[in-house]
Amino acid sequence: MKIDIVSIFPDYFAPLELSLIGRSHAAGLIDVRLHDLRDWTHDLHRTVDDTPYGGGPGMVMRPEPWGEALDHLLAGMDDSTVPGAPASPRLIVPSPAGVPFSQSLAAELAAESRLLFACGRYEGIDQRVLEHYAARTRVTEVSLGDYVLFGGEVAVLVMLEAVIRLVPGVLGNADSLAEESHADGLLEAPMYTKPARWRELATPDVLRSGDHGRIAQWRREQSLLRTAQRRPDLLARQGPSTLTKQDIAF
Ligand code: 6GU
Repeated sequence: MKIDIVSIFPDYFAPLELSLIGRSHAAGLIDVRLHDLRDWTHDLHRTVDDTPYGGGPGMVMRPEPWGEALDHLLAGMDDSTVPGAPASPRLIVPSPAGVPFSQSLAAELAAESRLLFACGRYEGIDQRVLEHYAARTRVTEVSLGDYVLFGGEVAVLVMLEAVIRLVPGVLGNADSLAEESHADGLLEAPMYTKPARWRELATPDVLRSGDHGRIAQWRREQSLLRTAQRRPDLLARQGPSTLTKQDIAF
């Protein structure tokens, strides 16, 4: 998967070299390229922002550097009419006004061959940039949640952590993906390891029973219980077909 990131703070992405992301990078599964938006400015001060039309606080990112940057990164990659040609990259724009990021969107992005992230700062990017590229490639504005960050950089780090671990071959154990929180729309059951007693606290006996059927049933119940207590919104979203008779009885 090829990933391009445009930002005025490419240094924010240094952590990508660490840990799993760094290793998948090294293994050739992921190719991340960072780009400084200011490289597409032409004035002495490398200006990327200006005051908003209509007034108000803050600054808005000017469309010209974004146009040059995105034209450059999309060049030659946009012909989905040619059989076998690479698909047009998916352009992701982090924004508090975007669609909510989720495990299912992460899975969707993990199946793309090219992702292009455009990190806005200040009060955002001139809306015409989004409009212009929406006619040329698949553009999605994505929000992490209902709060405001200074800019999209940290949001992109978060999204990449969620996406890259779903790319086939990145995680050693594919089973852990199937069982983790949110994979089935529920929160995961609590986990325990050795020692069996720690500071007077015991681990649940069932987990050391060796009875895989009972263990699976206990985990399912804990998962339902936790979800009902902490995230009733998730439980309400479960279709009737995903809850078993046993779940409902519980
Ligand atoms: Cl993706 N960007 C910014 N700037 N703020 C956010 C966000 C994204 N998600 C939540 N708040």
